[in-house]
Amino acid sequence: MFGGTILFLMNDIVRDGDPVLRAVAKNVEFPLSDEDKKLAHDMMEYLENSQTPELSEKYGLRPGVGLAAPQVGVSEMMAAVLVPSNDENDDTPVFKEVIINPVIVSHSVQPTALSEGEGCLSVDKDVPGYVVRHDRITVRYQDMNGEKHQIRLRDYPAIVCQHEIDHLNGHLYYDLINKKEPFSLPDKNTVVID
Ligand code: NB4
Ligand code: NI
Repeated sequence: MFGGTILFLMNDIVRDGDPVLRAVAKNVEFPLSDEDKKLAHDMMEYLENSQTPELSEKYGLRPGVGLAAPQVGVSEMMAAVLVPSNDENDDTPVFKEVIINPVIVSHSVQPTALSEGEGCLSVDKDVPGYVVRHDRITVRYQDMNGEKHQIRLRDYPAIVCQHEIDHLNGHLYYDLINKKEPFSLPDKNTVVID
C-alpha cells in the first residue's frame, strides 16, 4: 500500500554513548561504491518512511527531516536531508538531497534557533533549550553523482543541514545548549523559528 521495503528501523539507529557519534567522519571518495550508493538511498528512504504517518506508526519510526551516516554506524561524510513542503497544494520538498563531504564555507553573523529546541534520533532523552545556529549558510557538497554544489540556505533548512553536518564532525545538538540558562538568547537579533 505504501512504499516498498523498510530498510532502516529504530533498532538500526546508533544511540548516544556510541563513539561513532563522536568521531570525525571520513571523506567519501568518488565514484561512490555500491555500498555507499545503497547507504545514501536507504538513509533517504528512512526519512521518507518516517514522514509517512502510516509507515512511521506501523514500524515505530521516529519522524526525521535529516539522518547522518554515523547515526547508522557508518563514519562517513554523508547525510540525507528531507525538508518537506509547507504548502499543502504543492508536495515538492523545500530541500531534498544526500549531501556528501559537506562544508559550510560561509555563514551569517545573525543567529537562529528553533522555538521548540531540537531533538535527535540518536538521543533518547529530551534536552530542552535553544540550539543557537547560523541563520544563513553557504554549503559546499557533492551529490551522489559526485557533482559539486555550492548553495545558500536560510532558516529551517539551514538549521537541519547544520544539525547533520555537526553529526559528521562528532557534535550533538545538546553540546550547543547553554547549560545554566537553556532558553537564553544572548543575541537580541536571533531569528526564532516556529
Ligand atoms: C534532525 C532535526 C532536529 C532539528 C525539526 C524537526 C524532527 C529530526 C532530527 C533540526 C534537524 C533527526 C538527524 C521532525 C520534524 C517536521 C516535519 C513532516 C511530516 C513529520 C515531520 C516532523 F520529525 N525535527 N525530528 N528530528 N536527526 N521537525 N518534523 N514533519 O529530524 O537526529 O541527525 O513528518
Ligand atoms: Ni541528529
